[in-house]
Formats: sequence, structure tokens, C-alpha cells
Amino acid sequence: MKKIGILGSTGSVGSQTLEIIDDYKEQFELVFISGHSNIDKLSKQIDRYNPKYACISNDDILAKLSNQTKFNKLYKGSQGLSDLCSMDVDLVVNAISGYKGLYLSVKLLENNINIALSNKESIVQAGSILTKMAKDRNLNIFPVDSEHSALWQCLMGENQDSIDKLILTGSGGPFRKLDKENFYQITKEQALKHPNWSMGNKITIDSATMMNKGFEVIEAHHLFEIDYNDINIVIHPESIIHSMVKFIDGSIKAQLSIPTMRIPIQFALSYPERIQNKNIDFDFTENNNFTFEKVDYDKFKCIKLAYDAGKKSGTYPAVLNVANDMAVDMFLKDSINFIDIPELIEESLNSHSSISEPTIDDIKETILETENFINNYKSKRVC
Ligand code: MN3
Repeated sequence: MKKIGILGSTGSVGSQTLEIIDDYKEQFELVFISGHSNIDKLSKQIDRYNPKYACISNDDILAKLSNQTKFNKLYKGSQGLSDLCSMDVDLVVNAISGYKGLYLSVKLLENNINIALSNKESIVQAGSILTKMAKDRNLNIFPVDSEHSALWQCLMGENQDSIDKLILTGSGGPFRKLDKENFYQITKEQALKHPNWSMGNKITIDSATMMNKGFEVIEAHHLFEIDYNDINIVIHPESIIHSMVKFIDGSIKAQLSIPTMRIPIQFALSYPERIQNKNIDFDFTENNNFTFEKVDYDKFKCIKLAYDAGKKSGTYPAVLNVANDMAVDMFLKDSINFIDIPELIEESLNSHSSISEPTIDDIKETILETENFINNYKSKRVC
């Protein structure tokens, strides 16, 4: 029986993780869940899945939680999240959205707990630190993202020296066919409509700007120790091939399935075993149109910003991440345009002096600095 905890259970990945644990009760035991603002959903999850512990973000919403009496101890706020990270569990799914998920990833590794990582911000900001911590402590960081799960599966049983390059696939998002000249007109409603995947707002906007793919490049670099020059992106609008690895002999391995997060989440939970999914099939004769396109780096400036920040390393990726997080939030609150997102990130990167081989404290400092930079920018705009 694997004991599992979920950080961020009310989001898309968190909710699907709960369904999987519930479907395979003989194999998984649910220890804890945590939610942030969606208290109704958290309350329902508590009733439906009966975790031993739950964590909510603050006291204000405590009153709204009808089933609080079910718990010996209900955890609260950042201290509560931190307490969850020291519980007796085998694996924690970190599905918190945003850059604050990093501190919890660090906490989990410090407490010798394996992570199924859906919070890509952790690896983007502090990839070298987290992967080194995991290695030193003999722990695993299992990818939950569909692309990295695909790469992980393609790389199993292969030598590092045999890898020629990683090929990340991306759907291209909703604006793949829109001319760059019309990008300034993009509305929030348009950007929130993803053609293939249904996800939270933040990651849906990241898919529309393609920053998501840029983050995934950085993530792949750290998780699989591959040089940035050997990580390519190809647009594959059908989202059936979830990524590929080309080997030095010219052979290419790909991982395919219908677009569902169920498979990557489940594999991260069940690894090294695979568990039966009776209802997932694939008919090649009905899905026989696989197409591929080049990435338009000119249109999707965020990808280039991500490659550059990743290659420059140090604290640049943290700036990239926080600036993006805040810019997306501003776009969602109608305070900037879609095309301002990469501009704001670029300005933040340009104003930053990076620290090479940063510690977690350096990264914290960089996060604060970037928050200040963007907040100043915000107040200047209001004037
Ligand atoms: Mn992905």
C-alpha cells in the first residue's frame, strides 16, 4: 500500500489524482489533501475521499467548511502545508499552482519524501538545487506533466550517452494560426480556450503564450540532464504523441496515447508498476492524421525568453517564472494586454543581476526582487 499526499487537490491534476487513488483503493492510501481558495470543492473532496488530514489556506474560510469536525487536526495556512510535508507518506503529488510550490518541494525532499511533480515552477526556478537534493538523498522526482512522462518512458533502459536529442511536442495552443499582427487584439476569453486540454487558468494562458513549452524545456533539461541545444520543440496539434527521444543511431522512440492526464498521473503514482486502464484505447485507423509544424519563435516570444533564461541559468529562470506568473495574473485581471506578457518578462529579466549557483535563499531573494519590480511597474502604469 502506497501512502499518498496531495498538495493542491482542488486543481485539475489534484482532482484527477484523487479519482485514481479512489479507483485503486487496494494500492493507494490517501493521507492528506490541501486546497487554497476553492473551499466548496475541498469540502466535497473531504466527504467523498475521506483523507486523514486536510489543509486549508486560512481561518476566514474555516467557517465555510462544513465537515471540519471530521478531523483530529485540520491544518491551516503555510505552516499547515509545511506540516503536511513532514508526514509519514511514500509519495506526495505537488500540484500546487504557481511559484510558491517550490518551498514545498524543498520541504518534501528535506523530509526524504519522493515527489510526483506537477508544479513545474519548482524545477524551473530551482532545478539544479532540487535534482541535486534528490540525488544526494536517493529520492525521486517523478514527472507528472505529459511531455516529461513521455520522455521518462522513452528513456527507460537507455544510456545517457545514447541520447541524441529530446523532442518535446506541443499543441501550439489556440493562437497557432493567428497572425502576429493580430496578437494585440487577443482577449482573455480567447486565451482561456485551449483546443485539446482542459486545465487551470494559469497554465491555459501559459499554453496560449507558449511559455508553458518554454518552462517544459527548462524542466526537461534538469530532469533528464540534457543540454539546452539538444532539446527541440515540434508543434503537433493533435496531441497524441506526447514527446519523443532521438538516439545517436537515428532511432526515435515516442510515447502516444489519447490526450488524457490520467496516464501520466497514474504512472507517477504506480511506478515502477503499470496499472490497468480498461477504458483507454487508441484506434490508429480513426486517428490517422498526425501533423507536425515548426515553432514560430517570432510569434511566441516567451519560448525564446525561456531558452535564454535557462541557458544563462543562475537566478534568471526564477525571474522568468515569477515575472510570468505575475504578468499572467495581470492579464487575467485585465490590467495588461496579451502581447505585454513577454514584454514585461523581458524587462524583468533585463533589470536583474543574476547570481550563479544560487541557494534557495538566493532564489527567495530573487522572487521578492522580481515581485517588487513588477509591483513598481504596476503602480507606474496606474499613474
Ligand atoms: Mn505539458
